[in-house]
Amino acid sequence: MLKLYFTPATCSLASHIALEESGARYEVQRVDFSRQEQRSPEFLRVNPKGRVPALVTDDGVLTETPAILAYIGQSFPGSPIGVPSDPFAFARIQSFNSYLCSTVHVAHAHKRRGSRWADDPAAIEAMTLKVASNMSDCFELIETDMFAGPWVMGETYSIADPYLFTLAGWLEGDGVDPARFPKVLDHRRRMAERPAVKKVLAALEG
Ligand SMILES: N[C@@H](CCC(=O)N[C@@H](CS)C(=O)NCC(=O)O)C(=O)O
Repeated sequence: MLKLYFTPATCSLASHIALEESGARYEVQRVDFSRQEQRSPEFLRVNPKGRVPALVTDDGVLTETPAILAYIGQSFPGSPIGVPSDPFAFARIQSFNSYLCSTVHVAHAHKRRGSRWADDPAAIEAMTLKVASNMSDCFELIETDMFAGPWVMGETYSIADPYLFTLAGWLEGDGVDPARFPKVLDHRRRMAERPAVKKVLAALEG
């Protein structure tokens, strides 16, 4: 059975929702950041990067959200989260998810994880102050150029949707008013109404 290592309020939410949408049998294991469990020897044996998400499969452990989402999508082709067989259509989804992973998530991480990039407290403070404008720029691009609507890629729901939902949920905490991005905000509202999303969020709160 698939096993997802997750932490509430992190990017692992995207993989969690995708698993629920897929109809897969899976179990979850919480990694408690307040106890630094992501750096524990037990967890580092699962993911030496010390990060969530990590998905344990019969073939080994997968890390990196775009890879996990693509794996779930390819493993459950008939589900709402199944990925298209057309190479170009699939690459467009990967392009969107890669942007979220390599640019948007990294822009966000400068708020709490500045020590990854600098030791000087003034430099860390300067990076923190830049987060709101960087996240605004990213979501401006998503809103005006990248988001097709009604779902991220257009008419068909895809593995890009839970990922956008997850990162859009960080806007307020990053000092950005989501009302500036009506399409993204409406997407967030519609995502929150999906049974799979409701189920995962209820489980995380419980
Ligand atoms: N590129 C990775 C990023 C994973 C990542 O940075 N996860 C964060 C939570 S959103 C984490 O585990 N942070 C723990 C830490 O930095 O100690 C992905 O997309 O899966």
